[in-house]
Amino acid sequence: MALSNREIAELFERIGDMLEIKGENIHRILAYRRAAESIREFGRDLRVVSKEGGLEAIPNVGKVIAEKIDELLETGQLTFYEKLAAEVPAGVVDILHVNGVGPKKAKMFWQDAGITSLEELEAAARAGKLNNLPGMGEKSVARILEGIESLKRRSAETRTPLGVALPAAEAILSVLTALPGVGRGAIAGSIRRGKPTIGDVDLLVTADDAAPVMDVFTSMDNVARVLGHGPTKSSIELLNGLQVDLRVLPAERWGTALNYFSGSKEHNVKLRRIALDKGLSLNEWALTPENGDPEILCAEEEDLYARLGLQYVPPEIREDWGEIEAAQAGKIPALLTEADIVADLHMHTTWSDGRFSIREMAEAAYARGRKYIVITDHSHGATIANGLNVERLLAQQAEVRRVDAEMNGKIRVLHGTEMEIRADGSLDFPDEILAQLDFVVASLHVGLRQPREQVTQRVLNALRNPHVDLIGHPRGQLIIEREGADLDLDAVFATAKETGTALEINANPARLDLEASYARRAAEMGIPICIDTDAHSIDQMDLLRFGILTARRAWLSADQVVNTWPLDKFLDWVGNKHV
Ligand code: DGT
Ligand code: CA
Ligand code: CA
Ligand code: ZN
Repeated sequence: MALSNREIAELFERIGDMLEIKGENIHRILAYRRAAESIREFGRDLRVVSKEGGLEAIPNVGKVIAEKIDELLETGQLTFYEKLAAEVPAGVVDILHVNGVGPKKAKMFWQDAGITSLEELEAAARAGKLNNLPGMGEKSVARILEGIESLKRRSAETRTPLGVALPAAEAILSVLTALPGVGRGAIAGSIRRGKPTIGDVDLLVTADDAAPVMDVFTSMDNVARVLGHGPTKSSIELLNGLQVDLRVLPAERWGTALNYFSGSKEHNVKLRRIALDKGLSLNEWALTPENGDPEILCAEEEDLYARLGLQYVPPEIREDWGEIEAAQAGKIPALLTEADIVADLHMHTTWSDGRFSIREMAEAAYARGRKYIVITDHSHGATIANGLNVERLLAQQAEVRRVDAEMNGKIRVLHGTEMEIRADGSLDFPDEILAQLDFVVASLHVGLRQPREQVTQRVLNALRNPHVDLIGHPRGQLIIEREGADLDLDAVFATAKETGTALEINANPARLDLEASYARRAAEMGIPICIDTDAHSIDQMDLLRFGILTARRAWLSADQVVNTWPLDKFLDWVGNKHV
């Protein structure tokens, strides 16, 4: 079978890793990595594009890479890769993916200690055989063991970030709902529930005749292979590796089907039990009375919950985390919606690593209906992000004040910082400087793998500073790529509560930090939650929706979220910390 875009991208990614281990020229390494990234995001089948002779029109694909793609598609093999694979053992490339192991170390383990697999690395670390290698101490060995554990957990299943799956699902759904004969359409499954990672995409549409819908679905340009093609259900694998299930059903069964395929499985199990208690059997098609009476159809999910004597449960909280019991008691809260949001309290400009000016960000936020924003560029400890020193911070303040005046009350533009919590626990700006800012975000970007005690102390120290208003992306997790710091969240929440400091739900789908379960606990303790885009560009302001989904999963209502407060209330709160 010919290779899919994703498989080709993965191969180029691997070539980049192998070249890096060999110590090749960085430009050559990057050429393969960039090509891999472009191919992964490219929406058309390389097999088709190759036949058309159009490979070189793909971004980051030049003559050399195009020839390799052609060879791969024609022969299923790549001589260049085979040669590299003969030099660099496959297991050494795997070792490169352990947190804390770079190409130099991977090469050293291989050439100085003969380690060519993750298993050998783990065994050597446990037997104390790594300690004697140059630059390796007890601490770095412990870090490697943690890295191996984390890698094992992460590679146990392949899941796709919500930020990738949701737009892909929407694009397909809009194709399907535009077809003649198609009525309603929805994204169901874990995407509808707003889970940070997605196993596969579940789509539902209504149509009287399913066949033409299935035909379009299975023959879209971005289909790598068809996994199933039936009268009510079809499944495909996209070129980027994502699996998509589509079900087509009659409109009068919409409510039960949407509910069933939205899950979670645990929520559904409980619903079925409640139905049974009422003498009804529930499946995706209908509620069927056990006494032989005709089936009861639910065209809307609301009908189904009402039939079961339950308050309607929004999809984001259907996880069997107490929502059934709450619905029975009529105690499902009114969850926050995007319309409640009036502010964005964390964003970057060209002063640090953002791509747009203060004025441009202000205009873009105004266009999105925000009433106030805070400009929070990085502080100087974030050297790679071109962080601001005191002098530049104060110069920036003058510009923020000017833009605020220029916006003439349409939107208020406030001045803050995203200040580094340094590895030693100290903060990047002295109190007298922080006192001049409207709002202070403090974040961990370095030393995330420090021992629990140490990394927790750093956050507690930041929380206790009278000027720090918010801890940005508290755990420092990256969805799929990196687990959060080993924080003692009980201590963090207790201190946030005591000091009146807010905690963030960072809306960027690469972070979604705090995650819902933590955010829920924090909010229940009375800790204010901020939902911020952390936008580094204008289009990233639209990532807010992912933060909203996460907040809804956390059962948050509008009053618990700082970004819904009118400016006066916000300024009162900021001014009153620690009184
Ligand atoms: P995922 O894809 O792993 O991120 O998670 P889901 O929740 O999208 O799970 P998926 O795609 O396997 O199934 C979609 C929904 O269909 C699921 O949330 C509930 C329903 N469902 C699937 N299989 C079963 C099952 O065996 N029993 C029950 N009760 N529901 C199921
Ligand atoms: Ca799914
Ligand atoms: Ca599925
Ligand atoms: Zn930031």
